[in-house]
Amino acid sequence: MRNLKSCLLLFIFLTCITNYLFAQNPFILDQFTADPSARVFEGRVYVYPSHDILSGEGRGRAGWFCMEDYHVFSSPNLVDWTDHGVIVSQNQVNWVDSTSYSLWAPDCIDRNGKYYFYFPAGIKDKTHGRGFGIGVAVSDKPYGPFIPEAEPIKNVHGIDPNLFIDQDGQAYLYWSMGNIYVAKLQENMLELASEPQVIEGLPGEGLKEGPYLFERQGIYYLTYPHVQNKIERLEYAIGDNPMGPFKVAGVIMDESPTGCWTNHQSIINFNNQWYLFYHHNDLSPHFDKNRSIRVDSLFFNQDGTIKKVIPTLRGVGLTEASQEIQLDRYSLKSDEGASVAFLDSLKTFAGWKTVLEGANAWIQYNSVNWGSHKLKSLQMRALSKTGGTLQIRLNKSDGPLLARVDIPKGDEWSIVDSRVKNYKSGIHNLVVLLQDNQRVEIDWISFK
Ligand code: FUB
Repeated sequence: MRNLKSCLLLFIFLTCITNYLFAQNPFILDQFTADPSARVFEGRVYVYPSHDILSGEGRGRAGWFCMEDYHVFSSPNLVDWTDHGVIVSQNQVNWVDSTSYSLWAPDCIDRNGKYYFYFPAGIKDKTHGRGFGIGVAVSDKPYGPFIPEAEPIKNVHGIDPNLFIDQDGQAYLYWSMGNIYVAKLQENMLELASEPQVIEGLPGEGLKEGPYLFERQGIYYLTYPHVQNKIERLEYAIGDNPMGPFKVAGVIMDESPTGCWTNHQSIINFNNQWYLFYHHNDLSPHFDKNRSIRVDSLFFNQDGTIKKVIPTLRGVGLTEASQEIQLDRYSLKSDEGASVAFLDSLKTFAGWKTVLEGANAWIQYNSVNWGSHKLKSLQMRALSKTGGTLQIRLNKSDGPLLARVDIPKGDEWSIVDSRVKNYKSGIHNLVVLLQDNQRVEIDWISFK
């Protein structure tokens, strides 16, 4: 019995507490994630995303969003992420229609030492209304366990809940259903304290959803995905009251260049830097209802307007030189001869590889930390049907040469070792350049 209990505890530990050492985009690589609501609680960043899964027989609707539960992820540094496992599942909530697989974009907020997790879902008992309701689950900790309330919030019909507590202690609930709505919340965070009202001043045409409100230097920023053209882009409006009216102020992120129909944002300040969390269908390029969450830095202009964020693969944070550095999450690459592909296009969760083809093709990965330890050798997982020599350089494609690596001719991936001749401590950009007119594929590089 005791052994069984220990095995069970070990199983829960191994399945729930996993570190993913990726600072790059997307930053969760073992499952689909979307609609990231990021929050800073107790000095850590917590992200509450939707959890996309594939529909199947008896599971959701083919070709549509399919979600049956929520995980929460946290990180002390935006680089090392912990998956705390499932916090709410559709089968566990009384009022949710568990055939609807409709646990869409959630949010979470803390008040008086409790954590309130808000989530939309299809309502089971149509006497409560049709379509989507918004429910709350409450916990003493940001990672759960969360106990769902028995009923959805009264008088709220819609999706994409977002919470804001102003400096005077008044809490607001935002949500969407074609338009964006707001209502005050009572102190208990479970009931409305005012009638829902449509937010004024937002674009009249085109779908708006996914509200996320934050305050900076007395300005209230209401951010939202909006279909101005064909698909969603991230926009924002500003005002001097959390209930509006607002004035449209600009675009935070343009439409996806590859056509992912949705985007969904949250914005936090963590250790004096602003960050935009959003999503893209990186791990499912042919089906945009299976998405993955990303993070990039966000900056303000002097006048308080937001600088447009250009999405990156590199993401944020430092990568330790001793980690397996995924060059395919690059910062820059040569105009010709450098590309990225899935390692196995049928198993996208295995990640990507870098392909260098032709003399002087190169790829650059920024912000690698060599620290102060002498890392005298490197390892690279690579494959080359032609054989080829790579130059490892610092900072730029003609920067100091760190090492040369000869990749042997072969049909299989191999781990190749090489000596680092020109050690430099500190933080540098890493460049890998193909010396000859050959073709080399690289999975990762790591320094020892
Ligand atoms: O994830 C399902 C829906 O797609 C969200 O609720 C919307 O914001 C959009 O991202």
